[in-house]
Amino acid sequence: MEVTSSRFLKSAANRSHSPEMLVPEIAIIGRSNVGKSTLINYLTWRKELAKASKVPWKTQLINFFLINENRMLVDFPGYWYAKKGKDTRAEWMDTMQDYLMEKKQIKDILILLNGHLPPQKVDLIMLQALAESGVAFTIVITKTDKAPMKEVSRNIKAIKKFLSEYDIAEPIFLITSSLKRQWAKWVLQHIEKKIT
Ligand SMILES: Nc1nc2c(ncn2[C@@H]2O[C@H](COP(=O)(O)OP(=O)(O)OP(=O)(O)O)[C@@H](O)[C@H]2O)c(=O)[nH]1
Ligand SMILES: [Mg+2]
Repeated sequence: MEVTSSRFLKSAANRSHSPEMLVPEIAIIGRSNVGKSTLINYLTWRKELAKASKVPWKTQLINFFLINENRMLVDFPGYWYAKKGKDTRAEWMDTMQDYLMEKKQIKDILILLNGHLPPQKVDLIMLQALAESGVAFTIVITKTDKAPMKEVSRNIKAIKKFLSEYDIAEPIFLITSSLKRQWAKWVLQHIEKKIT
Protein backbone atom coordinates (compact mmCIF):
# COMPACT_ATOMS: atom_id res chain seq x y z
CA MET A 1 0.00 0.00 0.00
CA GLU A 2 1.33 3.41 -0.91
CA VAL A 3 0.08 6.24 1.27
CA THR A 4 -0.83 9.09 -1.06
CA SER A 5 -2.93 11.11 1.39
CA SER A 6 -3.72 11.12 5.09
CA ARG A 7 -5.90 13.35 7.20
CA PHE A 8 -7.41 13.49 10.65
CA LEU A 9 -11.17 13.00 10.46
CA LYS A 10 -12.48 13.22 14.00
CA SER A 11 -12.25 12.07 17.61
CA ALA A 12 -14.93 10.04 19.31
CA ALA A 13 -15.63 8.82 22.81
CA ASN A 14 -17.22 5.56 21.68
CA ARG A 15 -18.53 3.53 18.73
CA SER A 16 -21.77 5.44 18.34
CA HIS A 17 -19.84 8.67 17.75
CA SER A 18 -17.55 7.20 15.10
CA PRO A 19 -17.49 8.85 11.63
CA GLU A 20 -20.46 8.32 9.35
CA MET A 21 -18.11 7.40 6.53
CA LEU A 22 -17.96 3.61 6.32
CA VAL A 23 -14.63 2.37 4.96
CA PRO A 24 -12.36 -0.51 6.04
CA GLU A 25 -10.65 0.20 9.35
CA ILE A 26 -7.45 -0.92 11.02
CA ALA A 27 -7.64 -0.47 14.79
CA ILE A 28 -4.44 0.33 16.68
CA ILE A 29 -4.45 -0.55 20.36
CA GLY A 30 -1.95 -1.04 23.16
CA ARG A 31 -0.87 0.26 26.54
CA SER A 32 -0.27 3.96 26.90
CA ASN A 33 3.18 5.00 25.66
CA VAL A 34 3.73 1.82 23.61
CA GLY A 35 3.97 3.87 20.38
CA LYS A 36 0.52 3.79 18.72
CA SER A 37 0.48 7.42 17.58
CA THR A 38 4.13 7.21 16.52
CA LEU A 39 3.28 4.19 14.39
CA ILE A 40 0.56 6.14 12.58
CA ASN A 41 2.97 8.99 11.89
CA TYR A 42 5.58 6.61 10.50
CA LEU A 43 3.15 4.76 8.29
CA THR A 44 1.85 8.01 6.82
CA TRP A 45 5.26 9.78 6.63
CA ARG A 46 3.82 12.61 8.71
CA LYS A 47 5.54 14.14 11.71
CA GLU A 48 2.51 15.04 13.74
CA LEU A 49 -0.59 13.60 12.16
CA ALA A 50 -1.25 11.73 15.40
CA LYS A 51 -0.07 13.42 18.56
CA ALA A 52 2.74 11.39 20.09
CA SER A 53 4.28 12.25 23.43
CA LYS A 54 6.71 11.16 26.09
CA VAL A 55 3.93 11.83 28.54
CA PRO A 56 1.63 8.82 28.86
CA TRP A 57 -2.12 9.14 28.24
CA LYS A 58 -1.60 11.63 25.45
CA THR A 59 -4.40 10.13 23.34
CA GLN A 60 -7.66 10.23 25.30
CA LEU A 61 -10.29 9.68 22.62
CA ILE A 62 -10.62 7.34 19.66
CA ASN A 63 -8.99 9.21 16.75
CA PHE A 64 -9.82 8.49 13.12
CA PHE A 65 -7.30 9.05 10.34
CA LEU A 66 -8.45 8.69 6.75
CA ILE A 67 -5.80 7.22 4.47
CA ASN A 68 -5.97 7.54 0.68
CA GLU A 69 -9.58 8.67 1.17
CA ASN A 70 -10.72 5.05 1.34
CA ARG A 71 -9.49 3.43 4.57
CA MET A 72 -9.03 4.39 8.17
CA LEU A 73 -6.36 3.98 10.82
CA VAL A 74 -8.02 4.20 14.22
CA ASP A 75 -5.82 5.32 17.13
CA PHE A 76 -7.10 4.25 20.53
CA PRO A 77 -6.18 5.65 23.93
CA GLY A 78 -3.93 3.35 25.95
CA TYR A 79 -5.80 0.61 27.82
CA TRP A 80 -4.80 2.16 31.09
CA TYR A 81 -5.25 5.81 30.23
CA ALA A 82 -8.01 6.23 32.75
CA LYS A 83 -5.89 6.19 35.87
CA LYS A 84 -8.73 7.67 37.85
CA GLY A 85 -9.82 4.41 39.33
CA LYS A 86 -10.90 0.86 38.76
CA ASP A 87 -14.46 1.73 37.70
CA THR A 88 -13.39 4.23 35.03
CA ARG A 89 -10.85 1.76 33.70
CA ALA A 90 -13.38 -1.05 33.55
CA GLU A 91 -15.82 1.26 31.79
CA TRP A 92 -13.18 2.19 29.23
CA MET A 93 -12.30 -1.47 28.62
CA ASP A 94 -16.01 -2.10 27.93
CA THR A 95 -16.21 0.87 25.52
CA MET A 96 -13.13 -0.36 23.73
CA GLN A 97 -14.25 -3.95 23.51
CA ASP A 98 -17.65 -2.84 22.25
CA TYR A 99 -15.92 -0.97 19.42
CA LEU A 100 -13.50 -3.77 18.57
CA MET A 101 -16.04 -6.56 18.65
CA GLU A 102 -19.00 -4.78 17.09
CA LYS A 103 -17.67 -2.38 14.45
CA LYS A 104 -18.22 -4.23 11.20
CA GLN A 105 -15.67 -2.23 9.21
CA ILE A 106 -12.67 -3.42 11.24
CA LYS A 107 -10.41 -5.57 9.07
CA ASP A 108 -7.65 -6.06 11.59
CA ILE A 109 -6.64 -5.04 15.09
CA LEU A 110 -2.99 -4.18 15.53
CA ILE A 111 -2.14 -4.78 19.17
CA LEU A 112 1.13 -3.05 20.02
CA LEU A 113 3.42 -4.58 22.61
CA ASN A 114 6.71 -3.21 23.90
CA GLY A 115 9.65 -5.21 22.55
CA HIS A 116 11.85 -4.38 25.51
CA LEU A 117 9.36 -5.49 28.18
CA PRO A 118 7.72 -8.80 28.96
CA PRO A 119 3.97 -8.63 28.21
CA GLN A 120 2.28 -6.82 31.10
CA LYS A 121 -0.79 -8.02 32.97
CA VAL A 122 -3.12 -5.68 31.11
CA ASP A 123 -1.64 -6.81 27.77
CA LEU A 124 -2.45 -10.39 28.67
CA ILE A 125 -6.00 -9.40 29.65
CA MET A 126 -6.44 -7.74 26.26
CA LEU A 127 -4.83 -10.62 24.33
CA GLN A 128 -7.11 -13.03 26.14
CA ALA A 129 -10.18 -10.94 25.28
CA LEU A 130 -9.15 -10.85 21.61
CA ALA A 131 -8.34 -14.56 21.45
CA GLU A 132 -11.60 -15.54 23.14
CA SER A 133 -13.74 -13.31 20.96
CA GLY A 134 -12.35 -14.74 17.74
CA VAL A 135 -11.68 -11.36 16.08
CA ALA A 136 -8.70 -10.98 13.75
CA PHE A 137 -5.65 -9.41 15.35
CA THR A 138 -1.94 -8.95 14.65
CA ILE A 139 0.83 -8.31 17.13
CA VAL A 140 3.11 -5.35 16.46
CA ILE A 141 6.27 -5.33 18.55
CA THR A 142 7.47 -1.74 19.16
CA LYS A 143 10.67 -0.14 20.47
CA THR A 144 12.87 -3.08 19.46
CA ASP A 145 15.76 -0.57 19.44
CA LYS A 146 15.56 -0.38 23.23
CA ALA A 147 16.79 -3.89 24.01
CA PRO A 148 19.09 -6.54 22.57
CA MET A 149 17.34 -8.79 20.05
CA LYS A 150 17.78 -11.72 22.47
CA GLU A 151 15.59 -9.96 25.01
CA VAL A 152 13.03 -8.99 22.38
CA SER A 153 12.87 -12.64 21.26
CA ARG A 154 12.33 -13.77 24.84
CA ASN A 155 9.42 -11.35 25.20
CA ILE A 156 7.91 -12.54 21.91
CA LYS A 157 8.23 -16.13 23.08
CA ALA A 158 6.30 -15.27 26.24
CA ILE A 159 3.46 -13.83 24.13
CA LYS A 160 3.43 -16.89 21.87
CA LYS A 161 3.36 -19.20 24.88
CA PHE A 162 0.44 -17.30 26.38
CA LEU A 163 -1.53 -17.43 23.12
CA SER A 164 -0.79 -21.11 22.56
CA GLU A 165 -3.37 -21.84 25.25
CA TYR A 166 -6.10 -20.57 22.95
CA ASP A 167 -7.65 -22.27 19.98
CA ILE A 168 -6.62 -19.66 17.42
CA ALA A 169 -4.51 -19.54 14.28
CA GLU A 170 -0.79 -18.84 14.75
CA PRO A 171 -0.60 -15.07 15.35
CA ILE A 172 1.37 -12.82 13.01
CA PHE A 173 4.14 -10.72 14.59
CA LEU A 174 5.41 -7.51 12.99
CA ILE A 175 8.68 -6.14 14.39
CA THR A 176 9.12 -2.36 14.45
CA SER A 177 11.35 0.41 15.72
CA SER A 178 10.91 4.12 15.18
CA LEU A 179 14.68 4.35 14.73
CA LYS A 180 14.58 2.13 11.66
CA ARG A 181 12.28 3.06 8.83
CA GLN A 182 12.46 -0.14 6.87
CA TRP A 183 9.78 -1.99 8.84
CA ALA A 184 7.06 0.47 7.76
CA LYS A 185 6.70 -1.16 4.36
CA TRP A 186 6.01 -4.56 5.95
CA VAL A 187 3.28 -3.11 8.14
CA LEU A 188 1.72 -1.30 5.17
CA GLN A 189 1.89 -4.49 3.13
CA HIS A 190 0.19 -6.38 5.93
CA ILE A 191 -2.58 -3.76 6.16
CA GLU A 192 -3.14 -3.91 2.41
CA LYS A 193 -3.51 -7.68 2.57
CA LYS A 194 -6.07 -7.43 5.37
CA ILE A 195 -8.11 -4.76 3.62
CA THR A 196 -8.32 -6.34 0.17
N1 LIG B 1 13.00 4.28 21.17
C1 LIG B 1 11.77 4.26 20.64
N2 LIG B 1 10.84 5.13 21.09
C2 LIG B 1 9.59 5.06 20.54
C3 LIG B 1 9.24 4.13 19.54
N3 LIG B 1 7.94 4.31 19.22
C4 LIG B 1 7.50 5.33 19.99
N4 LIG B 1 8.47 5.78 20.79
C5 LIG B 1 8.40 6.88 21.79
O1 LIG B 1 7.50 6.49 22.82
C6 LIG B 1 6.76 7.62 23.32
C7 LIG B 1 5.28 7.35 23.28
O2 LIG B 1 4.85 7.23 21.95
P1 LIG B 1 3.32 7.49 21.51
O3 LIG B 1 3.27 7.16 20.06
O4 LIG B 1 2.85 8.82 21.96
O5 LIG B 1 2.59 6.36 22.38
P2 LIG B 1 1.02 6.02 22.43
O6 LIG B 1 0.95 4.52 22.46
O7 LIG B 1 0.30 6.70 21.32
O8 LIG B 1 0.61 6.60 23.86
P3 LIG B 1 -0.85 7.12 24.39
O9 LIG B 1 -1.37 8.10 23.39
O10 LIG B 1 -0.52 7.73 25.69
O11 LIG B 1 -1.71 5.92 24.53
C8 LIG B 1 7.20 8.80 22.46
O12 LIG B 1 8.20 9.52 23.16
C9 LIG B 1 7.79 8.15 21.21
O13 LIG B 1 8.78 8.92 20.57
C10 LIG B 1 10.27 3.21 19.08
O14 LIG B 1 10.07 2.36 18.21
N5 LIG B 1 11.50 3.33 19.66
MG1 LIG C 1 -1.27 8.09 21.38
